[in-house]
Amino acid sequence: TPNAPWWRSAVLYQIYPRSFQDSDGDGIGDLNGIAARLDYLVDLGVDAIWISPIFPSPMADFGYDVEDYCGIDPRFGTLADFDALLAAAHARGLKILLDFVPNHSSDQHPWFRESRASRTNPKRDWYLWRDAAPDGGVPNNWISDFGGPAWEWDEATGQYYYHAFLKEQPDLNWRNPDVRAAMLDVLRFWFARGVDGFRIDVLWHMVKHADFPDNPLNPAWHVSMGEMHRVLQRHSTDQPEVHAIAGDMRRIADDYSTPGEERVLIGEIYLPLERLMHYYGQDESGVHLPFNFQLIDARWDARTLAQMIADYEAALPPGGWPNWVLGNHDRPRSATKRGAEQARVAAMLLLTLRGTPTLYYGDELGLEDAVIPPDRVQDPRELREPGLGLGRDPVRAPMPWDAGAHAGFSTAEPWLPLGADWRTRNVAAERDDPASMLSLHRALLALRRRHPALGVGQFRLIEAEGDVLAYERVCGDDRIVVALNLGATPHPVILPPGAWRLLLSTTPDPFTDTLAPNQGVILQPER
Ligand code: TEU
Repeated sequence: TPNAPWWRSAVLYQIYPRSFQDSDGDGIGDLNGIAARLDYLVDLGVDAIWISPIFPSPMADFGYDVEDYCGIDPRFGTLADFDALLAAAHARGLKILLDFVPNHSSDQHPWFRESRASRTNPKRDWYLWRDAAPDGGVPNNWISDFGGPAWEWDEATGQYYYHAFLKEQPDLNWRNPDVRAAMLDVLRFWFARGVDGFRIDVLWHMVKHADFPDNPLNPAWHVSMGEMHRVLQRHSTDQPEVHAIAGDMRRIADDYSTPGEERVLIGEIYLPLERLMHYYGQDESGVHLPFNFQLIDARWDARTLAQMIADYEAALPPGGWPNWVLGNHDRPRSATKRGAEQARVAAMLLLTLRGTPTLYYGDELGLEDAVIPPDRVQDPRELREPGLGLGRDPVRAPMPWDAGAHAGFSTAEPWLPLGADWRTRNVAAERDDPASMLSLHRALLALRRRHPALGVGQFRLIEAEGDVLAYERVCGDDRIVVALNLGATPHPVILPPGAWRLLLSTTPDPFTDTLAPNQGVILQPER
């Protein structure tokens, strides 16, 4: 498919901007820091970066509480810095995606300040205001994702407002056409500046049931799951009207697209498969890539993974392109969840499946979740419901670049502590070590680039038994076989007929017809 848009064969790389590279010595990463590391990303071999929110924000949720959708937070830099970053990225053939947070703004956004000023303010209806229940309590039983009721009482105007996340993140009313128009203009603003696309935060949350009925209780709830899971989100998320909004966004992205410079929309959606697929939209009218997070939680055995892949492929709508994710700034890191050896196998899986993969910064080094001492905790989710393991700081630790002061991340004490092993696990140390996780990633990405079978080829399962998952990727006469040992004991694998040549292995072991413990291999036909 020579005319396929760039993002189909691309590898995306997520940057958490506070934690990637500090350039001005305040212990917080910034845009000039990212600019200084672009050559690293080119050398790694990714095609596009998605930067978590960089807009002016009180940082109650570290940028997912936006105060001005068309500016840059001074901690990250200026609009001029952003333009320079975009130009520098484009000059290297790297695309840049921003993080659009349309479901809610900061409570410090001028729109919300106006909205809460009085019941008759023209912006009152831009947010979701409701009267108290007859007993004076909250309007319904909806719960915030960070725990506690999703309603905050406003003394001055005598009503509650709805917030799916922190009370500092009031939900916008997307049923109001003025909200819609203003927010869609935000997309135009950034597209006109040259941004290549957006990751859309909590897309499935954007519209709520118009009547705000109580949500059903979650029959499977246990206190260890956190308060947020006590009720199901039946009426507070995934309403049919959200698809018209995604469609509006898609039309704008299409308007700004030209061949080779297609603008891409990725939706953040945590929903069961069948619901997720609706976000591709009728006849490809929705987002290009509704994030597929299944690999993060999957049970790590071959049959489960094979079934998951088959179900996902089968559920894709016509024209729908798959995508895969192993980690992000909200979820445990792959190396912690799967262990160091299996994280290498998981990386090989992520980067050889059919579809667009998204890498999370630092996973290419094999970073594990950092240990955050109680007095350094930053994440509001951890601060609200401590001890449940819901805190996200451990996956947001600074990128370790070298063994120098503060790992080369900053000249000052970083906003979050570095992972414990940063003196040995860092970019400088791994770059020259052919056995490192970084070298594995560079090799995987180079293979993906070289082999259309890996970039855009068909997927065919070969074997899924116990710990062995093997599959073939084919594009024309380009053929690749991937065989993964998901466990720590040796396993024979039955390859398709013919002679096969080893292109890459996750371990130093040779390969003939038996996979060594934790060995994943990529093979091509001998010619
Ligand atoms: O996350 C949305 C979200 O729902 C996640 O918190 C999700 O519930 C959880 O990770 C699943 O285990 C997005 C952003 O990624 C997150 O950082 C923000 O805090 C949140 O939206 C609010 O904007």
